[in-house]
Amino acid sequence: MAPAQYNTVAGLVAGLESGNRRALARIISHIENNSELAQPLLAALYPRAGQAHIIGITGAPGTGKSTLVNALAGLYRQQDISVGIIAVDPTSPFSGGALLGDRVRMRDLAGDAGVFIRSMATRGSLGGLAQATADVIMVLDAAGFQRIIIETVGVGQSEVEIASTAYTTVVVEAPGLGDEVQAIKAGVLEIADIFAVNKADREGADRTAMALQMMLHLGAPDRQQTMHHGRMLPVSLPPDIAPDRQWTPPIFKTIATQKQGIEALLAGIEDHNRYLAESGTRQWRQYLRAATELRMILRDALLERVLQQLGEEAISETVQAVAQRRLDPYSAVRQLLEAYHHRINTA
Ligand SMILES: Nc1nc2c(ncn2[C@@H]2O[C@H](COP(=O)(O)OP(=O)(O)O)[C@@H](O)[C@H]2O)c(=O)[nH]1
Ligand SMILES: [Mg+2]
Repeated sequence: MAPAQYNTVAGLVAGLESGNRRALARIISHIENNSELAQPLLAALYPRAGQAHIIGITGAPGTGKSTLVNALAGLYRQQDISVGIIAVDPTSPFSGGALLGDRVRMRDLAGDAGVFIRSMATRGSLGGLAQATADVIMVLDAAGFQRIIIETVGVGQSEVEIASTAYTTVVVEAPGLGDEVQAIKAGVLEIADIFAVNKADREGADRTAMALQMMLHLGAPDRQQTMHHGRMLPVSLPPDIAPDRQWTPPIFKTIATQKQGIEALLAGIEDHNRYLAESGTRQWRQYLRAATELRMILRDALLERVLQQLGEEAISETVQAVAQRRLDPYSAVRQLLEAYHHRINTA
């Protein structure tokens, strides 16, 4: 039984501040279940967050991300730095650390009060998962974890979302995934702050590292430009925030299973952390995160309103019309919005 004070926002926040695990777990449950305490909790915690360095680890399945995160977390703990770990798997309908990497992690890091591990899996849409992940990151940040590591499987869009959430994005490659240059997916250069070529004990690691090096020399597309493109809210930056564009992603070879190369990788992450602070890029990314998050929440809230006003039947009729090609999707949306405006104006 949880203590009675953990039934209120104030009680939970006080519990979190005193470092109570059960309070932390309860807060995360409220948020994941979107209970009526979820939004008041997020509102209370938001001003307390903002101190953690958020590190994204992404790459194809099997490249060794979980093993690498485990090794990194162990090293941070040796330096007495607290670590929150969030494993996001949009492909798995299960959560709770059933994956091999997570079991290894549980064994190595279990019982350490300076580590908190959470697995999150798809419930509903990818957007929902991205938002839930952002919320849990914020809670761990408010709880005082100094580094928060997010492991995600690289599946297209979610990589970009994590890149706009993390301050430092580490892209993990491994040899033997086929042709080196082919295996290095398009778009990866835009999001990587750091590359880890893991499984360096395997044949081909040097070639993978060289292929990356070559692609970097050809010049990565400007990340700042890329992130501003299209699906972003307008951001007007204060004049004193001018991101420096001079960072060239370093490439580290690692053998995660033997904990080799981890010190250098961690040092690279911390170098990037310092670079972000000193160049003003960290603040710039904070603006980007705010814009991304607001956009996500606003889109969901507006959609919710439209659905409520028009009702399921009207929507499903429209879906049918589009599916049967009696109506194109753009005209359908225009009609739905017109109907929505008509409803609220006559209500
Ligand atoms: N040979 C070798 N195997 C590794 C290395 N790192 C991880 N592995 C193995 O690769 C497999 C996948 O690792 P995992 O961390 O679960 O990969 P993830 O899917 O990217 O999270 C496991 O069997 C690991 O033991 C490495 O550096 N060298
Ligand atoms: Mg994994």
